[in-house]
Amino acid sequence: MKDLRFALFGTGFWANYQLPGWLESPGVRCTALYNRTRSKAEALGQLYGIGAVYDNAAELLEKEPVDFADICTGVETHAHLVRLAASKRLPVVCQKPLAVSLEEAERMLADCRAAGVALYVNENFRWQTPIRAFKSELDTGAIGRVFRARISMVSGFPVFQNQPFLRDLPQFVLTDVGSHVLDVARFLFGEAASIYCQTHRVHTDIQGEDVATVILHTVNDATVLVEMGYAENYLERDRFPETFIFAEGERGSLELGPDYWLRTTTSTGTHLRRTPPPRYAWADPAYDVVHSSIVPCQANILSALRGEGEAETTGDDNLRTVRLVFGAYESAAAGRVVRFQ
Ligand code: 89V
Repeated sequence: MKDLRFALFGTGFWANYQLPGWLESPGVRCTALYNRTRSKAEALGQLYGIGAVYDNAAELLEKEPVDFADICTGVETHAHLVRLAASKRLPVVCQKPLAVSLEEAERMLADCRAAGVALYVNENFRWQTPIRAFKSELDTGAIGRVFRARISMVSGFPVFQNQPFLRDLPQFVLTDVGSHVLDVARFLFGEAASIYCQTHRVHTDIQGEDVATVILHTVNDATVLVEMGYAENYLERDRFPETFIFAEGERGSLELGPDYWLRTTTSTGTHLRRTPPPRYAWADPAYDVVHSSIVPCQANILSALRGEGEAETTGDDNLRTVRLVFGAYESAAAGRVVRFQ
């Protein structure tokens, strides 16, 4: 099997995990780095022995023979970099959130399609060990058809310390956390027929909203409440970055609670098991369950890049999540339910 070579665009906080995440899979190598501040790319390059470092993305693509591009920059640069890679006929993997608007995401997909290149999204939350276990348990049918569920990622984690740029986003928590948890909602409970959302800004020193509550009505006739927030309100059960999930079905209930405990309750009683994520030396222990989920997400994309089946998190699939994110903003602004066709 020939190694796949890729260029990583963006060497900020997340690149420290995205890069070693790829290297957990056999047959893939990062051979070039781009960052608009060259010294940051050089620092990461030194750590991983990557000498080809650029502060000009077009020049990198001109000079470096790579098999795909991995884009890990700020959301405002995604469209430009995706198009640049597509113009070189390179498959692209892009970090979430895919785009600054639904229209921009649609144009990016159309441009990749026109260029004949595949677009994938590094949407890792659905690949978390406990969330995969939750899905497998749902799929056994033990709790029957789900009619109501709650997904919650609410914490007081000081997220701006590691990712200060998040303070300046005019649209924050729905794009940053909502992109993940609304994707998890689709993954577990199916597509949404409608959405309703309310938001708050609790921090006084940020541009966007830091608290959002979403109600989805799914095409399977389930009501899904999705809560997210970074209000730094010192919750007793603050276990960032764990996502808690509770689903009520016609024959039982399923709960993913703190410390990765999964509880299935049916007429026969409660079955309890722990579903902890694997631990990687390069992962930040404060982000364990999230960082470890980068590995299976990328492995799934790699299989698709090698022509061994379709990836889960394609651009087309992620567009449905992007539609939920911006549908939520539309709902919050208008104070009404937004229905999808
Ligand atoms: O995955 C992310 O985008 C991070 C997190 C949600 C963990 O804070 O920003």
